[in-house]
Amino acid sequence: MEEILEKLFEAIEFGKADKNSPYPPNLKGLDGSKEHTLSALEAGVTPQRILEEALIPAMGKVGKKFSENKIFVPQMLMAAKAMSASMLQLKPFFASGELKTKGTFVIGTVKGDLHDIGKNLVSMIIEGGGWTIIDLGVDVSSERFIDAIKKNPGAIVGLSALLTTTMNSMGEIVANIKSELPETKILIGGAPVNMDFCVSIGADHYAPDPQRAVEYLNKMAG
Ligand code: B12
Repeated sequence: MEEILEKLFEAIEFGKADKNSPYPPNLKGLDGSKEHTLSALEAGVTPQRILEEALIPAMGKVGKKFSENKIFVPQMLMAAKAMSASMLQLKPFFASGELKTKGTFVIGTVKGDLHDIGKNLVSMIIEGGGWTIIDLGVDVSSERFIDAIKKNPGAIVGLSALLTTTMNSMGEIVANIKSELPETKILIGGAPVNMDFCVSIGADHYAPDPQRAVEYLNKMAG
């Protein structure tokens, strides 16, 4: 891998978003993922290579370290932030169609639930995995999910719930989506849910963390 991409990989893995970011302390004053991305683009590295050779594998490594309890939420959030800073520089290429995404992922925290840290992490990592994200936010009703799927035919849907009370709401949303748009694939996640619950409400898949969510989506994309 070229040095420039190696530096970008490292900035993302260790959560260095830009030069002014004080985190992590050992990289203080050095360029972050934003500057490395701009340098790579200036040096003529294609957005596709930046995504495939630096961003995606770096977030893959972060997701794996998180699954193995080698890093925790704060480091993962910083890495996600660094990835976002880089993605922001690549956004114009997504928009221009120069970079092909693998598909669209509509995500939201279900009605009655305001927890969004996990959802945001999942969104950012899936975005880094090469998907277009439509984030509906928190407290999202069936109607809003259905509306977003209709506007983005073929999108895969992700539902997040953190409360035992809102697990019911998740079940209702799955039933409503499936009754109106039965072909829709629904992925669920959040601390209180599991594969048994997923099967019981008729969702298509449960992923315990963003890494496993990306693996499922990539399988669905073929
Ligand atoms: C932070 C927090 C809050 C914050 C939320 C801030 C925010 N912007 O999100 C605030 C203070 C607002 C809050 C409020 C409440 N909270 Co709260 N909260 C938490 C806390 C401490 C952390 C949650 C979190 O962010 N974890 C970190 C993220 C990264 O983990 P995660 O969300 O699980 O996400 C991971 C996976 O689950 C998965 N994932 C998540 N979503 C999805 C979606 C998909 C599609 C996929 C594939 C994967 C996936 O990937 C993520 C990364 O691995 C938890 C306790 C805990 N340790 O979980 C309690 C907790 C969830 N809260 C709880 C409660 C009771 C409440 C309140 C009812 C408290 C009150 N009386 O007001 C309110 C409810 C408000 C509401 N209507 O939603 C209880 C829930 C109990 C239960 N089983 O129902 C918990 C478990 C605390 C406890 N032990 O009692 N809370």
